[in-house]
Amino acid sequence: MNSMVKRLSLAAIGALVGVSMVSADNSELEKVMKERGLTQQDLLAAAKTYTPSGGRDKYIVFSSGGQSGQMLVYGVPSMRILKYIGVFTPEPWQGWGYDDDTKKILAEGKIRGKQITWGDTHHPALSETNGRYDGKWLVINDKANPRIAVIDLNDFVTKQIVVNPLFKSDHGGAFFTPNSEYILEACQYAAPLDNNWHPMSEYKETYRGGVTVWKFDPKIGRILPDKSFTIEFPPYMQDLSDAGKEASYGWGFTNSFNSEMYTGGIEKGLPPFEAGCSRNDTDFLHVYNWKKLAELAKDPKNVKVINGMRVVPIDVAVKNNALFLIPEPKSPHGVDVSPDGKYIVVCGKLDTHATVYSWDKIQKAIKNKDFVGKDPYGIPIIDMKKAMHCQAELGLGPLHNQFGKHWKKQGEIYTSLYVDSQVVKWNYLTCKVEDRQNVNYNIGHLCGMEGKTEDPQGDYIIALNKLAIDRFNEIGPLHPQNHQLIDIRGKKMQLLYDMPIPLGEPHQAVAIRASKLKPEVRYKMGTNPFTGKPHRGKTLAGQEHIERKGNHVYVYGTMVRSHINPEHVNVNLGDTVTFYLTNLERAEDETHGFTVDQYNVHASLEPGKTVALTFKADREGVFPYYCTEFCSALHLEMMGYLLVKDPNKHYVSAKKLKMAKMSKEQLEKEYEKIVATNKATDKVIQSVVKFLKENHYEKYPVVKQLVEDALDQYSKIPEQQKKAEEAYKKGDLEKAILFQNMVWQYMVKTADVGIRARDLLVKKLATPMSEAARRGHEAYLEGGCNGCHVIGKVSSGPDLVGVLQRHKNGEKWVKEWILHPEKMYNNPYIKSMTNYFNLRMPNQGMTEKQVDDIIEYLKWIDKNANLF
Ligand code: CUK
Ligand code: CUA
Repeated sequence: MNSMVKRLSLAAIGALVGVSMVSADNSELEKVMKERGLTQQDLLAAAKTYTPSGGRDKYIVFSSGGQSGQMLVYGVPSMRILKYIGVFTPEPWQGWGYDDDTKKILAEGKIRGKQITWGDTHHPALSETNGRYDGKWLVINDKANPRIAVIDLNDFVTKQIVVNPLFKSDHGGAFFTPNSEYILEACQYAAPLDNNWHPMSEYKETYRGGVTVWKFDPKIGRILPDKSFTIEFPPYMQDLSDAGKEASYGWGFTNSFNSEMYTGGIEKGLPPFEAGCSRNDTDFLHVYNWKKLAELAKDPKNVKVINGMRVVPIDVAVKNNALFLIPEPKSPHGVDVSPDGKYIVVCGKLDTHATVYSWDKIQKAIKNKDFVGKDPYGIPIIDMKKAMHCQAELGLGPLHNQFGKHWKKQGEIYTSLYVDSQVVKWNYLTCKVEDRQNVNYNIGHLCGMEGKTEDPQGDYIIALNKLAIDRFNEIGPLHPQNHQLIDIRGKKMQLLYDMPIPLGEPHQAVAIRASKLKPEVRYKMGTNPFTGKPHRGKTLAGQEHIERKGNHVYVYGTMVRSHINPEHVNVNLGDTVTFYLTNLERAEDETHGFTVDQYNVHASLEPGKTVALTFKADREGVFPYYCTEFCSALHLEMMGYLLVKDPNKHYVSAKKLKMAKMSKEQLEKEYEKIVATNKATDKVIQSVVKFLKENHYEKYPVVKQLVEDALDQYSKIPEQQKKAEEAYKKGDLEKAILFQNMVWQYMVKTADVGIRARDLLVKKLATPMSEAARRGHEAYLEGGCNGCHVIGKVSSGPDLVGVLQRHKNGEKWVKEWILHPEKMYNNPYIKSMTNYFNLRMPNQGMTEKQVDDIIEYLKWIDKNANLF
């Protein structure tokens, strides 16, 4: 345990976690600590990560979802998971892969015509401007099926998938260059670049690695395959990559782990890959000038086109001084360029060292031709000793690096040790180790806060551990992954939090300051998020209709709390059906979902979005469709029917059931009742509106937005009212009642949002509550006082505004009254009140302290009496 923390007094810890040091609370804190076996250091960690309801995180992490083929998003330091993003794999909640437009994106990931519905995601990367995260785009690779996906951070939705036409697997991607000009994607397992059969015996001749340099347009956030190219590499099994920056801008670095070019064959009695690939003491770091190669690739003379992609052959790259190799210790894994681009740090899985190369020295060696020779493919090999800055002895199995805030002067860097299960803090300028933190267990990547950019933020490191073993409750043989949050703000690292991740194996994660993300909360009405333009199926209120073209039925529908329009869709067996649906909501977070039972379609409709769902009505019958998000009190009613009829079948109609009908008088009565209810409800609405207007709601954007939504709902009433009255005039009372009910529905929705707006406005306008008043308010609610008392209004009990002024020695009087009401039942004033309300104040068994707090709350009410 950290000795500094050990010495902290309990009072100091209490103050730290915000518990006031009155003895009662202190003993409660002690009790909780004892019951849960918590140390003082645990409390400190809790205080550093606990985020009260409504609190926000400083950083947002985008983590690879590993074999789930998705991504996940969580906050730091709270470690609360905020979202899964469907990427290479269908994700039903978001409708990802279950509606037409998302199916189309997934289909972009088809390889040689085959749809692949999973992915092995490894390396997410955030787009950069001047080497710093700009919060606009996110990309990630799929190792198993070499593909890159682009996610739009305006709505956190995948917008593009591109397939690498040459590689059969990839790993060293995705890495942005400092201005997001390109994305580097290096091959992993060498294979023929064409799609033909080549025997293993011709490995050296016909198998190749490489790095694809994908052109990226940061304005539109799309990869441009036609402007992309690949640099051919020897079949060395390329691994991780990084783009140079500042001093080394324009260059790329990719390492490899099979310079032996071993081809395995365990089944033939040969040593397995693992032995053959680790025979040499060194492998090769590939150093290449992507900037120069991009220029060269523009000339058809310099490239050969394979599977539609331009490939710069090794000899062309070498001839133009754009490709070199540097030996690096045995079976390297991570390669990371320092924030100023002056150093390149390489870690080897089978070497206890991290090797720091100096970019200055590499350039000098290139200039002076300090080569120790050439590899079999003619690539010059730079003398390792001449390129090296220093080596740090770190421990067993160093894998990946992240830079800390004090990188410049103190060379602050963190490295994961897979075998030792540690994070090591060291100095890459001096190669001295400074601190170690055990993690649980077998860490792969580690994630610093913007820790690979030109502007590392420090604060935290997250250890992405492969094994959890004993860290969590047992849930069967498959354990969750374990992400551990480590505080690096002090001299010593402190482990703060374990987060189990029940999803794939997240290899790498990237963290960005939350303040840099500015996503939308709604789409422009009728938008197709994948084009950013109005959807071909965009339908506004009143435009709903069904259209038949041959045997294709198009439903132009809308969704809004709490109905789907249309509610009946009749088609013939064998028809193709397309549902176009637009969510007409403008309110934040009013998402609807849509499915047709048994047809394997689903869509998520965030406010303003239009979706399309196409399927063949290949089964006869009646299929309910409904909204799949609990969007309002009448969500269950948000439904309709698809009726699929076989046109070649003869149907016998059922006998009509005889049911009792309501008399005209009964209907009249019901009609009057609902009209009266509507009037009363409208009164409530008007009083809320008056309050909002008088208190200038428009000055508070969040309140204003709610009011706009409420008025939107309210504006639908006249039309329904008119329909009700017309039906009434025609004597169709049934219909008139239903339309009056619809009026009531809109009123309820208006009131619902309106009251939320009012409460928010009150909070904004009121003087802040003292801690005691806040406790008093809680005691008031927990005691059920609000069952009879409504602040600002006489209801089942008297209004409590001004109650402290109503009696002499008001505070004392009220306190006595709450503590012992029965003692005052015979008091004439109380008697008259009891008679009036026909209710007696019960003894709620409150403590004196609670009552004192309630009195503080009542004082706060009086101070803000104008708001009630
Ligand atoms: S990799 Cu998995 S621990 Cu794919 Cu970056 Cu190193
Ligand atoms: Cu819309 Cu439930």
